[in-house]
Amino acid sequence: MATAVLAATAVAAPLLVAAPASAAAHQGGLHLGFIQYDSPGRDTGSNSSRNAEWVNIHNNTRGAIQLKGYKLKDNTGFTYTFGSYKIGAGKTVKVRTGKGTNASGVRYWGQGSYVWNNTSDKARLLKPSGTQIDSCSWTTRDHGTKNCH
Ligand SMILES: [Ca+2]
Repeated sequence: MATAVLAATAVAAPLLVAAPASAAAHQGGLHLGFIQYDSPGRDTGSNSSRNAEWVNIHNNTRGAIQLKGYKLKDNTGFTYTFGSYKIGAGKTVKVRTGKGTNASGVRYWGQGSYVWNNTSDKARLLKPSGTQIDSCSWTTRDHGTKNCH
């Protein structure tokens, strides 16, 4: 990280007005990224609307990680448990709330309702052992999207 920050400072000093804060706050390891906790538009309850609610998980390590057994939890007990899925180094996987066909970079929770509360909630990322490796909370002040980096 230090190398990247120094390089950015040397190369793009004029662009750094907003960069230092995000660089400083950026987490290493496997962590929660952007969360779209409030689906854009009205909450119609449709599958497409539920799928417009999602959480990104980012692998900021130098190696691939097998996510089988890793868990994503909200504040009220909803739990998504990953099946076999290998996230590459530097890659992101998006977990959408509704039903769909899993593909590279996207997993479907398969819920028939919304998971992430629009007013306030907290996402947690846990290892198969139950050890929490990241958490991120929000309120209405975040306007629908939270950057948990
Ligand atoms: Ca929501």
